[in-house]
Amino acid sequence: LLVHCLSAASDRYVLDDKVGLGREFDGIGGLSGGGATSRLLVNYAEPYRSQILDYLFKPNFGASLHILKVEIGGDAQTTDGTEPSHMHYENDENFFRGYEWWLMKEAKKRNPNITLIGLPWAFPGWVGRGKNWPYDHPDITATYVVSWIIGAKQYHDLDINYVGIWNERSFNSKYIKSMSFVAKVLRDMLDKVGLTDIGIIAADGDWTISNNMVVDPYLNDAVELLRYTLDKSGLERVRIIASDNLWEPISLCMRLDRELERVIDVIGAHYPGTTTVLEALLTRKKLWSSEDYSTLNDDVGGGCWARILNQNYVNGFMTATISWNLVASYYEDLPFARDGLMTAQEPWSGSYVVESPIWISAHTTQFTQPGWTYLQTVGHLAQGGSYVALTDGKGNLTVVIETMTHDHSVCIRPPLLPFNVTSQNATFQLKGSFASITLLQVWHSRFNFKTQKPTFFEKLSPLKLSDGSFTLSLGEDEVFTITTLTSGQKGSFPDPPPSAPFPKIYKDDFNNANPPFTEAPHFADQTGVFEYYSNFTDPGPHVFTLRQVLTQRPITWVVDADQTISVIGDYKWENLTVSCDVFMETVKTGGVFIAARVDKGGQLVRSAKGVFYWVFADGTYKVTNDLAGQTVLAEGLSGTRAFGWHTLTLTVKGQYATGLLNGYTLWKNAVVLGPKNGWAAIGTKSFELDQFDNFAVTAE
Ligand code: 147
Ligand code: CA
Repeated sequence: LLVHCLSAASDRYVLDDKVGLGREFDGIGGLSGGGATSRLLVNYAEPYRSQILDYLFKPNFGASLHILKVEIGGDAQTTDGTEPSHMHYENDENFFRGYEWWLMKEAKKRNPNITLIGLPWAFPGWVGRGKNWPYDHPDITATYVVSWIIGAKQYHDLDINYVGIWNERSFNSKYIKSMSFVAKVLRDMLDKVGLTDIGIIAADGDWTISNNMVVDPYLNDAVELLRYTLDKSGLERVRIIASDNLWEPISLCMRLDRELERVIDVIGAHYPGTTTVLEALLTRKKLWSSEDYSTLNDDVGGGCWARILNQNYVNGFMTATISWNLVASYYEDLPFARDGLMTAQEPWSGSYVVESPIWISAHTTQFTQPGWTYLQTVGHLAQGGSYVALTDGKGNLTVVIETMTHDHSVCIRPPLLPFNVTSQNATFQLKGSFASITLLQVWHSRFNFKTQKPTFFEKLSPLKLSDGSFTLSLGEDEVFTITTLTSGQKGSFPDPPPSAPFPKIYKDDFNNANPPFTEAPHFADQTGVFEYYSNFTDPGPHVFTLRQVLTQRPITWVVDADQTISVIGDYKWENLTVSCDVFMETVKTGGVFIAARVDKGGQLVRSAKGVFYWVFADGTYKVTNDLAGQTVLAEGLSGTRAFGWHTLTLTVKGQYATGLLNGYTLWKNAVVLGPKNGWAAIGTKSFELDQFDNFAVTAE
């Protein structure tokens, strides 16, 4: 009897819009970049590529995201690779590089209302005028960032809703002052051309311009006006102070500086651990988790996502949460493997995996939209877990409930303090506009960590209400959506092809007169930028090549290598032959390499080891065990020169490596003690122009 009584006991919660409403909801999103996290996605064949995009963006289908944030490519390494800038050089503008434009368009095709955000992590070297720093000439930096917004509209008809200036890593006072300066400069520039609705977000490092309005015809004119104004604007006048910590001191600075407060509409924090601070709340600005998650997308990752999507609002009043990253489409052996809402890292096989964070997203995204409002009656459940409730103000109600336990919802950061969740009954009493609701749809996920047989995003029978209340029996590690909306759908496609390793025999002649992307399939640039190139005057066999195009070290976000390098293939490769035609464009000092067993990429690229076969324009060659070129395994004369094609062939087998030049052995049996395995690669001695053609790998 006692057991019966206990199990029948139910904690009560009121859902009422008449006691006042909470904050306006701004959306759930994903972040492509920061960096190169979507690199492999673009190389998927149809129909798989479209299927992946549907799981991410299609309304009422999968994650049905409200926000897409992208990196504004800055030519430098930004976690899992480099993304190309729209301005490699000062007098250069090209809005067709990389894949973020394409991704934004694909997102927009599926959800015309999606909110777009751009944010740079790095900048081309010229922006720093020789310094590894973008704010000695903030006018240049501001114009550079604004030109990206203009290009988005002009060339892709994309209205960027929010654009940032620099993804912040560590604050220092000089940095903050210049960031604030640029924020103010941007504010003035935008005001001048009538874009007063565009606000600026300061996000734990992100200073972002925002425009929540969809302004098609308006922006069309404004873009030209903005361009005109930017070109003639002097930008050297604003001074501010800001923060060096998550929410602080930026929030305090805004409180103390009306001008700073005026230019900032949203305070964004990264990895806020669901909480905020008093000063941030006192600004009465929107609070966002503008980068969050970064957790392996297994079911614990799904649990992390479920917990923070609710609790970022419940604990921290954050009205948007953005996942780093959108989709894990980078080689798995790069840093932060599989930290996306789903995994699509095998374009060569077509295999992809719809992971639990997709369906956890759906619990919120499919049943509320930006512009809905949180109720004030949200909070924690008595026996652990949380609930949020939102309304469209027209009688619709969506309640999302999560009961994630501590160990099944740990995110990468910050550390998660202990808490308890046990099964419980919860009775929700509907009041105010919701008192007369008689039918509610139910969507359910159960992680089932014990049986390892989770069920995600299942539609259960609707709840029939007689007295304006309903009771749920909540187990541990469950997510419920209870909603008046009848529109949800668990989208599906036939299973994609099975997973398969990168093909052991792979060739690319780069003979593509009209490539859909500037990057050749599967090459993942880790320092430098490698693009398709046409030698239209070349009468010979090398009209279409791949070219490293950076001539200057970028303003870096991490410590890029001093050499450029693009990796490709299977990290497990041990014994293989790599060959490639190479063409140096710098007399005397030029140099290029091909490599095997390259063991590091991402922010670790500088310390990459492997077997690197270099030839130089001074007529010499080298074999080194590292990208930096410090451990020399062999060296000598090669007769190689700039402005002529040479064919390099590198064979690595067990502990020995051999190199051919133009088909003849140049060196042999260099002893390779490590690494045992890694990617194949091509690259250059410095930030210099060099071309590559007829790349080929044969792996055992
Ligand atoms: C973020 C970056 O912004 C992303 O590009 C990506 O590198 C991501 C990977 O987890 O990390 O930067 C942060 C790195 C560390 C912290 C916060 C943000 N941190 O330790 O709090
Ligand atoms: Ca070619």
